[in-house]
Amino acid sequence: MHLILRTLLTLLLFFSCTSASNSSSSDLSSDFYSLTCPNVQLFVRNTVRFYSANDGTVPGKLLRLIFHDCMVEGCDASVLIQGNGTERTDPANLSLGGFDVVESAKRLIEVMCPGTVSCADILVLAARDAVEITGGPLVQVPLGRKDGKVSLASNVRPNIIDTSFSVEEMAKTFSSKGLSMEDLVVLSGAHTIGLSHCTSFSDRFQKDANGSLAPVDASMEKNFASELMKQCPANATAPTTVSCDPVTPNQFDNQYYTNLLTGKGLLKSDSELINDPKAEAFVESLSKNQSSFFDSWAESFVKMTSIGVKTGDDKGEIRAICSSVNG
Ligand SMILES: *[C@@H]1O[C@H](CO)[C@@H](O)[C@H](O)[C@H]1NC(C)=O
Ligand SMILES: *[C@@H]1O[C@H](CO)[C@@H](O)[C@H](O)[C@H]1NC(C)=O
Ligand SMILES: *[C@@H]1O[C@H](CO)[C@@H](O)[C@H](O)[C@H]1NC(C)=O
Ligand SMILES: *[C@@H]1O[C@H](CO)[C@@H](O)[C@H](O)[C@H]1NC(C)=O
Ligand SMILES: CC(=O)N[C@H]1CO[C@H](CO)[C@@H](O)[C@@H]1O
Ligand SMILES: CC(=O)N[C@H]1CO[C@H](CO)[C@@H](O)[C@@H]1O
Repeated sequence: MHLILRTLLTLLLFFSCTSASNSSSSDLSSDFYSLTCPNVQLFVRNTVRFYSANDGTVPGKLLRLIFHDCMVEGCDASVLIQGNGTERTDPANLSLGGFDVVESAKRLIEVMCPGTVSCADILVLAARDAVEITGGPLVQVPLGRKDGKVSLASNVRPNIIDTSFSVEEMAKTFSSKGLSMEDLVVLSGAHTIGLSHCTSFSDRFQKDANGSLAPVDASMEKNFASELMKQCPANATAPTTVSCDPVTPNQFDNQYYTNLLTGKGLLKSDSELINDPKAEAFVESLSKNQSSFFDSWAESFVKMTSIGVKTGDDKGEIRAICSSVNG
């Protein structure tokens, strides 16, 4: 009995040491603020709940924001910085939102625990709460990120997934961040909630011989295609949006994967996922089992929110406000 316990302990120590020796993400911990700001999770959660109750588009925006933060310069809140030539000024930012939610949580937290909690951690917490509020799993996320001091629009394009990407191009971008094909399929499940601008998928339609619009991809389900064409008139002046998941638009569930298999993936980058046999197998399996999607989501989300985290004082700071670096 004792021997078994001791062997187990040794094994556990061995694994925690080997993982700690290489990756800075292992400097994160779920109790990082337990002494310095024990209620931080509650502050963020209440703020996200408040904003989401008033505006149903908030959860989708927060999820999108965390992707744009973590994929560019790592999860360091660089996406939140305002000013000339920052990430926010890239045209890809047009679909970004939720900044006010993070700023509001930050203001509250600065009153309760001044100078303690990073905007990067607040953004991660807000995104995980967005998932839980819409019916998804409550993911335990490790904390302790510092805020970055660099935010360049020129870093955006080379690091994010464009909606026109093929599955190979997406896998390559993910792999450069240490994320696998499975992570790609699982994290694409974020499109189970949220809205997309018509311009993000207008390339999926073209004029046919008679001059009317028709889907480029014949596998797009017919009713879905005509509904999209109706919602997105070719010369709409106002930026129109449609739901990423046409079936259960506000519910974080595994419907997204069934959509993909039935020709109802909205973006080209969604529909692309079934063009690779390995990715398609993940799609099939996730479409059949929601709890397996939730388990995988938790794992991939923690992985994604550990990309390029800054944990030393030399690499980052705790910003006073999220939209600018400390003066
Ligand atoms: C941005 O640049 C313009 C001109 O290049 C300048 O007038 C403006 O003050 C700058 N804004 C900031 C926030 O630096
Ligand atoms: C063009 O219109 C004609 C006549 O209405 C129709 O028979 C034909 O199928 C249409 N072609 C396409 C590509 O929709
Ligand atoms: C779109 O614009 C073209 C010319 O600019 C016009 O002929 C057409 O009627 C417009 N279509 C709609 C649906 O408004
Ligand atoms: C669904 O996934 C869960 C969690 O991964 C697993 O425990 C369960 O056995 C799976 N159910 C089926 C029917 O495969
Ligand atoms: C995540 C990380 O820092 N990985 C590093 C682990 O160590 C090897 C070898 O020194 C590096 O190549 C990795 O980049
Ligand atoms: C929210 C935000 O910062 N939006 C900016 C996106 O980029 C355009 C220019 O491409 C700016 O005008 C917006 O202010």
